[in-house]
Amino acid sequence: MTIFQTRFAQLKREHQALIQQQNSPAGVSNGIYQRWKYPIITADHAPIHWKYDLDETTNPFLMERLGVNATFNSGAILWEGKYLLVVRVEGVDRKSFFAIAESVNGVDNFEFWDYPIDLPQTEDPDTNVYDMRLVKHEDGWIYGLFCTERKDLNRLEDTTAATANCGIVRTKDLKNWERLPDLISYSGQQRNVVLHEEFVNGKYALYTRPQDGFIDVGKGGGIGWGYCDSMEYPEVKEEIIIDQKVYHTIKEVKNGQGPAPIKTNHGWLHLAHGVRNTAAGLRYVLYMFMTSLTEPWKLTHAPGGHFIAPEGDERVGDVSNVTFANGWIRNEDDEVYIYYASSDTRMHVATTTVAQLVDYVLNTPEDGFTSAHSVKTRSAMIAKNLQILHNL
Ligand code: M1P
Repeated sequence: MTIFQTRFAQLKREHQALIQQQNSPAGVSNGIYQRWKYPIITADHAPIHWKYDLDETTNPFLMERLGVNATFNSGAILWEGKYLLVVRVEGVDRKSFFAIAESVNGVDNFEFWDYPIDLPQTEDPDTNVYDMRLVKHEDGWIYGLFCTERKDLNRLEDTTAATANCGIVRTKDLKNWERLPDLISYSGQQRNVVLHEEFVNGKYALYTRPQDGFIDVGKGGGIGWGYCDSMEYPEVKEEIIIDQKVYHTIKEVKNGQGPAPIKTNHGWLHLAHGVRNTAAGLRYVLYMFMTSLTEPWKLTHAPGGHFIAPEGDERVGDVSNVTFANGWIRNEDDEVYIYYASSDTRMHVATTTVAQLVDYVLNTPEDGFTSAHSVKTRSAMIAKNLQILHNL
């Protein structure tokens, strides 16, 4: 056997074993959701034919020619009975692109389609694209809203200066994608823009995240809300902040809408990320809130603290101490599959139900903003519990 043949057999064996690995629940759940033992998509899930030139004459050592660095921040949709993720795949060249991976049960055996998405460009090409939110809108299209990053042409001397905006594509079959113009808004930069699945007041409604800088939100920030008359000429003239960043909370530095909210009898369930600063750098956690069914821009319930925070191996990666989610799937049994990434490196799943999430959002105490308030809330529960325990 040649080096090429030996290595090809090894690579195929290892890749197959990874794709076919069964997942299982990780320990006892917290009653809110169940984490799963293995990450569901890692850089190693990328097909061999994406990374290696498989022609022995041009690649006798079977070297990796186009490495994949990470697979994270995925949009999600239930499609023809399968759980599909639009994964942010990052090559070793730091460029991200979108690729669809599918699974029959939503918790393991995710396999990428043969080709990444060939994202159409506008007249102003994207330098980097990431974090697509997929939404099946009531107008009949599936929209993908994502961040498009380009060099900040007003600061050419600074090679790190960039601008972030919301790029938009739509499709009917997840194979043919139509590029629409980038979102026009008047807040400097935009990231984490998400389309609401229904028309509101006869218009398209968007969750936004106005920011002054590329990384810092500056004077901007908070989860915004605005309307668009058309997705073919998308323009948000005005944004109101519906969920602010707040001092000494898990969203003190910034926050952003996750996937599009899920409609329930009690209101719209939202998943978002909140960021705070620490001596070790920024810490990204997930949190939830609920908005009114009839007025989705009005917050009705805001459980205090984080919902999912990086744990164990999740804490380490390219950008450590980060959990981020831009996709979840509610299936026909009202189960919810929360797809979250850890440390900008790999994808995980946590499973729950609409009933559990509604209970969590409705009955978790709000943040009281002081230590004394936190003790009061906890002590009230302890007192009630001690009564119960005494009566056992
Ligand atoms: O590195 C953490 C995250 O940082 C950005 O999110 P935000 O704009 O809210 O700070 C995004 O680049 C996101 O992709 C990344 O996971």
